[in-house]
Amino acid sequence: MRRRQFIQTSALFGSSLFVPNLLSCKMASPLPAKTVHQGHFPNIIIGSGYGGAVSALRLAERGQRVLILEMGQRWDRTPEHDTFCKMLSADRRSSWFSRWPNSPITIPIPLRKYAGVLDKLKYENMSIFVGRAYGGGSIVNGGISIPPRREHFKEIFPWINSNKMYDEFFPLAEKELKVQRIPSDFYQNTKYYEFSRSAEKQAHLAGLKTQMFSNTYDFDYMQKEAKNEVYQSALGGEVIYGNNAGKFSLDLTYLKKAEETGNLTLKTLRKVHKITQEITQDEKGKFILEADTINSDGDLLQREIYSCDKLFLNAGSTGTSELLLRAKNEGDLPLLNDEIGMHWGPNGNIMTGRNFVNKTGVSQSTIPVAGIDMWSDEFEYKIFAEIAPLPLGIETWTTLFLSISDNRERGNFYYDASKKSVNLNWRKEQNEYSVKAAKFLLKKLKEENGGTRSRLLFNNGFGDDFCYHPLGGCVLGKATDEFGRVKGYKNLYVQDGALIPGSAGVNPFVFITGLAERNMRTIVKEDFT
Ligand code: FAE
Repeated sequence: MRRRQFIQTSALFGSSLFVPNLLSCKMASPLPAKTVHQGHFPNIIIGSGYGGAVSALRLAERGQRVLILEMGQRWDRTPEHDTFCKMLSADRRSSWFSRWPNSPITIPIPLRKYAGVLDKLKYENMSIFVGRAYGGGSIVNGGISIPPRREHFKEIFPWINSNKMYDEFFPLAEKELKVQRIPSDFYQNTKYYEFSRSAEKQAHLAGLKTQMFSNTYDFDYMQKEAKNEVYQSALGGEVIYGNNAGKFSLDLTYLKKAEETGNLTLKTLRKVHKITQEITQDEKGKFILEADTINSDGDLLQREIYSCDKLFLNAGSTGTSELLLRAKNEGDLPLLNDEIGMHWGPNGNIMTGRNFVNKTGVSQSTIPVAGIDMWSDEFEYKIFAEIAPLPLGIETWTTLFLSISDNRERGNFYYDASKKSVNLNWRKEQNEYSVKAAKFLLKKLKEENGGTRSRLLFNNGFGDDFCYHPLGGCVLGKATDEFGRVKGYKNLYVQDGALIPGSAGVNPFVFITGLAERNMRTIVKEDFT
């Protein structure tokens, strides 16, 4: 196996400078793409979401030179506020090489394929939405910022000192992410949160608890939006395809700070598809990466070869799992263990809605700030239902919930040798708990409020075949050591959502960020002497 690896490595660095065009996002072109050697870097990070951003900042501020390879584009906001498109007038910037806007509630606008911000990965029984951009999911997400419940965290990682997590690393993550709470008087009085107050009212009548939560949206800015003093982003129908103002995404927080050190180099529109390791006597060989460089229309420009001493894989649960499974099964990193690809879950995601109880408002903020909390042993099913907006610009009398249930089912990614592709093993029945939990929530609300299930939305009212929160595939303490060092290889690290086994119990990015902060503290101290 080592000999085979050596031959592969030599081929990458050898004189054969032409390879076929195999870029997945475009049909194979008849012309071969040129292969260009980009040289050696001490540290390479693949992916610039939460795991990648924390890794970049903590390495760069330590004086380490870092290269980020990111497959999406960089989207610097313009003073004209026209970087991103709005939800209702989606254009090609909305979606990653798709003919239609990628959204759970699709507005059928035909698109020209383009390197837009939201991708939808279609596996057999589950579609996964992910951000494709410098800043990863932070560019498209709703900014909901909640640390995991302590009991849930302790159940998942009983061997981590939870006091340190809750006293130090989650607060640090929240500070760096600029997490904040909506002022109560604004929430209670503005027309833009009528949809949320209406759902809370229904919950309280049904004897259910609601919870306000924090967000990475700038609520001072939002209050100015409400007074029409500034450009309207959250109050102007922007989210999921990017916010032209107001939201503190990673490119404005962690990544900005990392760039300010002068130690960060960024290369976007680079999709890494192969990782190998050079053979040395001491098993400390360089990692060698092969990446496809495309333009924003998806044309393959060239294939690039990079090498590095230390490699940080932060391509998200799906991306990291895929890269590692490929490397293991194609003989490039054969010493990876059998935990790679395992313990995957959609965070119990389920979407549902209710109609005809209260008005929910013509003008809705796109930023959720409250939820119904039924995550307790007193209920037959544990579910946390984020009250989501439906900002269609008309009165819909519809309350939408993006819920997280305590679904304990786990799937796994696997390598299909016949197709040379990575697939997700997740059966439809594995969503049963989530659907039952959503039904339970709707029943409770209906008993005291009347109304109907939103049968026209999703599959008869339950969106159980897609998720926003993919988690797992390279779980901390199983596929990696207790700080994210991948077992089997020195100097190979994972710090993203792949580390968390299938469920965060709440929206996951504070969990991912806090955990990466904890792990990087040790890695920077111990592995960079
Ligand atoms: P992620 O942010 O996905 O970053 C991975 C990066 O790697 C991406 O930029 C990829 O383009 C890049 N990449 C992947 N493969 C490659 C490759 N082969 N080569 C180069 N680059 C690659 O990973 N969570 C919350 O906590 N609150 C919310 O309100 C919330 N709302 C959401 C709304 C939407 C529409 C979506 C899609 C997600 C939402 N999430 C939310 C989930 C959250 O964004 C997600 O858990 C994190 O972004 C995951 O962070 P990672 O670092 O794991």
